[in-house]
Amino acid sequence: MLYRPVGLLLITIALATSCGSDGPDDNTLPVVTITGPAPGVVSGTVTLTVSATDNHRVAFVRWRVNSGLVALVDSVPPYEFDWDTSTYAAGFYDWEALATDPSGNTGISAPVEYTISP
Ligand SMILES: [Ca+2]
Repeated sequence: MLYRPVGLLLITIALATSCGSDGPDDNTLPVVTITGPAPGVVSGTVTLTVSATDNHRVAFVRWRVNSGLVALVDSVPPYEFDWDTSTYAAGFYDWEALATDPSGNTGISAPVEYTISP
């Protein structure tokens, strides 16, 4: 499994929570969709791409696979994640992207399933 440094996570959360002036009245979740690659068999390093929008702005995007958080990307678009499939066993992997706005609302994408062949 690949984990990004914890420091990045803490820095990003600090940045997100320090933006209180963005308004506590924002209850609208970001809308997030995994845009690529297409579902199916993958190998090597795969770049997962995402479209994330919000009525105000997206603070950061996180990635998780099979319900386990694996990466938190900072606030700079395009929020891509390079997935090194060589470090994962053969099987099925459901990826989701989670986009969070400055008020802490989190939108979750529909899962996209990829297969790593034996
Ligand atoms: Ca929002």
